[in-house]
Amino acid sequence: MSDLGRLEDLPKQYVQDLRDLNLVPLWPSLRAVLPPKVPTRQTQPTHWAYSTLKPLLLQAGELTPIEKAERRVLVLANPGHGLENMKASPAMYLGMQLLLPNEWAPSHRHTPNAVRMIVEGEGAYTTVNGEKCPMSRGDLILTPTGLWHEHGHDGTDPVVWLDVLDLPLVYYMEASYHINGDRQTIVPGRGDVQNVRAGVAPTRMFERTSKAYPMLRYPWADTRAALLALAADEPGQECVQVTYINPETGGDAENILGFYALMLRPGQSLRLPARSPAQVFHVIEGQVEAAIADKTFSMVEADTCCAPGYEAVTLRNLRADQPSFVFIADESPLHRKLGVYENRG
Ligand code: GTQ
Repeated sequence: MSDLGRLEDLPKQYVQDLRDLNLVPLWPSLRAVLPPKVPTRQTQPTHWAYSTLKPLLLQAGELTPIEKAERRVLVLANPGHGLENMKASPAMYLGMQLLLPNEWAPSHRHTPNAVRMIVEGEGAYTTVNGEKCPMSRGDLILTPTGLWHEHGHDGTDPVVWLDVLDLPLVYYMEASYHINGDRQTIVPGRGDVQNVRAGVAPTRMFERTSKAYPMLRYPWADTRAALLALAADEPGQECVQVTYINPETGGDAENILGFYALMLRPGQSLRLPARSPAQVFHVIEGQVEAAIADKTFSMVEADTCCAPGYEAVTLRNLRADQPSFVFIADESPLHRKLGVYENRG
């Protein structure tokens, strides 16, 4: 393969003539945008320890009243993308949000899709299009594109959750904006109560419209029980993992990012194949070592890390006598929809 011509090889005046007409020669940049065999990835394996982050988040609670923040969040930014770009990966944004007792994060809706994984504290809730979703540790709450959401807190201790948004992608598409709204009126009907799995879903015969997102809250108690049941029923199965789905369609819970809960058996080491989408790992329970490219992170409860696409990841349960549980977010739905999804084994 011959080396391609460089920009410096061209007469300066020629390059300037092109520029004046908003033209650029391809060949000096061709290898950069189409590198051989493996994409260039800015996403660096990065670990955010909750123990180091939490005091700074609580400090934000003292420094900035909720009225001055709207959402009191420390963003988990990947240095490979430039911290100011607030990306964990090309399509994923991560934030740790703090809500103190009696605080109120007012209602808004926006084009990016969001989910929240509750890290710590009881008594807070998110209202999504009128449905009040209580927040308990390990619960997953969806706020899909366009749905109104606000956060309140009737408890006595700080509540912290992990926000996962497809904001970087939607922003890149020049499609990111928000609208502020009035405080929502709570309406009856809870998706997590109506959609009790067991292989059945509510029949929609008489309703004019069924909600696009029938399930907004995925209680951890149920997800954990599903994983334990799966592990017990399939003792030989290596990857004990469930996907958070839309119970009405059976498809992914949201359109762009995918969400999963993984159980590692006591002492288990699990190699996840090299696939094209970037991934985020968050320890719900236990202790997990994550080996990603040339980095190895030792993670405890509430820690979070990310991995670039096209890298195998090995997760090891550091507890020999108990399972560990990991929440995973990835860019698979996006890659599949775009037709660029790959599993390289
Ligand atoms: O809770 O609505 O981390 O709108 C970033 C943007 C959280 C939220 C974030 C948001 C929210």
